[in-house]
Order: sequence, then C-alpha cells, then structure tokens
Amino acid sequence: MESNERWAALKSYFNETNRIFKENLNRIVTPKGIKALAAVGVLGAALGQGLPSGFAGEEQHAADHKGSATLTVATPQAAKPADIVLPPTALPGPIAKRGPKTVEVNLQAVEVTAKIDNAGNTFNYWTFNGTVPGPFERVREGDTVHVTFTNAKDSMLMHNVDFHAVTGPGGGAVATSTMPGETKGFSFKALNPGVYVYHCATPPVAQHISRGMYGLILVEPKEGLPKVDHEFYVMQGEIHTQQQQAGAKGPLNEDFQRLMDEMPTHYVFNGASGALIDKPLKAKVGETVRIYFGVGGPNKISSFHVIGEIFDKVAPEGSLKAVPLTNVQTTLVAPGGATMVELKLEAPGKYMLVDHALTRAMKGGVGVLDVEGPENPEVFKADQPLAPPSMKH
Ligand SMILES: [Cu+2]
Repeated sequence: MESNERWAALKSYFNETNRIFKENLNRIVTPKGIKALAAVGVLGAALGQGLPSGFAGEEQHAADHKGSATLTVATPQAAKPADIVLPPTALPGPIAKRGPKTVEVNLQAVEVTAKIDNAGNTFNYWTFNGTVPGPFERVREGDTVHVTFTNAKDSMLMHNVDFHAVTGPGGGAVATSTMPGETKGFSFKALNPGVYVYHCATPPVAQHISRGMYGLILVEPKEGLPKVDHEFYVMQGEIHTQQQQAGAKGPLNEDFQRLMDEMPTHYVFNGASGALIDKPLKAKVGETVRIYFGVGGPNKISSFHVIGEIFDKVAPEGSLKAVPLTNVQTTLVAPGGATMVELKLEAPGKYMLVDHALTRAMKGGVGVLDVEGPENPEVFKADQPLAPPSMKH
C-alpha cells in the first residue's frame, strides 16, 4: 500500500473514532469513565499529530456527521442499506430445569450488503440468518441438537457451519457444506457445558469468518446458571477493506491482502463500527449483568475490558465447570473462543466496552453499557461537577 493511501486510511480512522469518542464524552456521566476515555483520546491525539497537512479536524468531521445515525448512502434514490447488527439483548432466556431433549437449530447462510458504519459506507457481509453475530443458540448439557443448515438461493458461494460444541468431524462443517439453494443437516449430543463459538468453515475459512459468519452456542450445565438481572450477547470481529478516494462514501470492497497480512481496517462488536453505541447494553444501578463475549476474529486475541468496571466473575475461556475467576480487570478471549463475565453495577454511568488493545477502539471496536440510577457517593464521588454544562446535550 502506498504511504499516502496509508495516511488516508489513518486519517479516516482517526476522524471516525474521534466522532465516536466525542459523542460519548458528551454523554458520559461517570468520571471514572471520563478518565479512561481521556486516556484513549490521548492515543487519538498522538496519532493525529503525525498526520500530514490537509487533515480535516474533528470539528469539521463532527459537523459532517450531524444526524449521522440516520445517514444512508449518498444517492437520494438509494434504498436505506440493510442493518446486520444483532442487538446485544437478542438472546433466549435461561432454560428451565428439565431433562434432556432434542433441540432444533435452524441456520441459513445469507450474503447481504449492509451498513458497516454510520458514515455512509457499506460492506458485503456473509452471515448466519442475516445478522452479525449469528443467532445465540442455547441448549442444555445432555440435549441432542439437530441442525438444519440452508444456503440461501441467492448466495454466490458455498457455506457451512462448524460448532465448537460438537464432538464429531469438522464440528458439522462437512455435513453442512452446501451450494446456494441447498439444505443439509446433522445431529450432535451436547456433551460438554460451556460457551462455544460456531462459524463457517468453508475455505478460505478466515475470509468467511471475517465477512461475518460467526456466533455463539451456550451449553448450559445440567444444574443451570445462577440468576442474573440481564444477559447480553457480544462478539468481536475484524474486517479488512480497501481504501476509498478521500471523501468518497459507499460500498467498501474487501482487501484480501490485508486479511492475509492480518491488518484489519475495522474492529467490530456485533458487526459494525460503533454498533453497540447505537444499540447499547442497558441496566440499572444495583442490577447484575452477564455478558457472553466471543471472538469470531478471525485472527486477533481480544483483551476484553469494561472501562470503569471490574468483572466480579469470569468464566475463563468459556469454561462453565471451572471455578470462576474473581475481580478481573481485563480478560483474554482467543479467536474461536468465548467467555462469560458477570458484573454487579454499583454506580450509574456509560461504561465503555473495549478490546484494551486500544488502537482497535479507534477502528470501531467500542460499545456502551448504559447504567441508570441514583448516584452512589460511597462508591464513587467526584470533587467537582462531572461535566461542565457546555458538555451536556
Ligand atoms: Cu461461509
């Protein structure tokens, strides 16, 4: 890649990330969060200082993005692009105590062009059931799972599904390899409780994953999981796109060389840049939340962290039989791996979900846990007002 193209890429990341952080600094009410965000802002500023002349400052960029939540592709006639972002609340509730049974899982490979950010860019995603991540599947230890896999008629490519919860060849990938319009299936017994990734395993597998073909399946232990007030479903992925001409907006093509070089242009939580800022996780002070967090990848380990919070419990590497880790600041989640974290919320605020390899937050990998409720000065109290009136919306 030419160095001026690289600068253009950096510039665009910097602008977009500055917009996201600026929006959230304006909204934020937790000083602990402000401090941490400011630290991220310093990173952004450091990158910004290295940019060549002609760099459009964040003020101009923020002006360009007024009302960006509803921004669609530039041409007035263009239909609003599809939205593949799966809300973090889109998961089934706990399984009531019962004996083993057969559970039907239906997955469809769907290729769809959809919003990759709020700046008017789109990307051709490959998905399970039209969302990233794919649907959260929930079964119980000892259940028999019957998977029906369909590759949509209008797909261009072969697809399949490999469940990491499967004991059997390819996790089901061979049994479900289908051409467009075909349907195949298989059954497996959920022998091992845990939080498991599933993904398309059609070569080049890294490409099918990067395009969005990943999800989680939870195999609940026989005895179930402790009750919490809210459960959320979040997955991290990497996308590799070619650079556009400066100022251009619209479809972003995949950059296969970047994929091979493991140099993503976008890090995403639930499919698109800043998606979980638009669709935040919400809870109240005093509540307990559980986050099932997986990494589709395809390549990068996530240093999963919630700014301004501490995980009370972590199921290391998604193992539900291990003794949970307690009081964890940041937990590693491998590509093709997952975890389950729990937090009791003591103070209100907007807590940022990040991969603490924080350059990635500047490339879209950032979300919000929005906690409402009364201040809790015993736990946190600022010496001065949290934000000047001019910062408030
Ligand atoms: Cu695929």
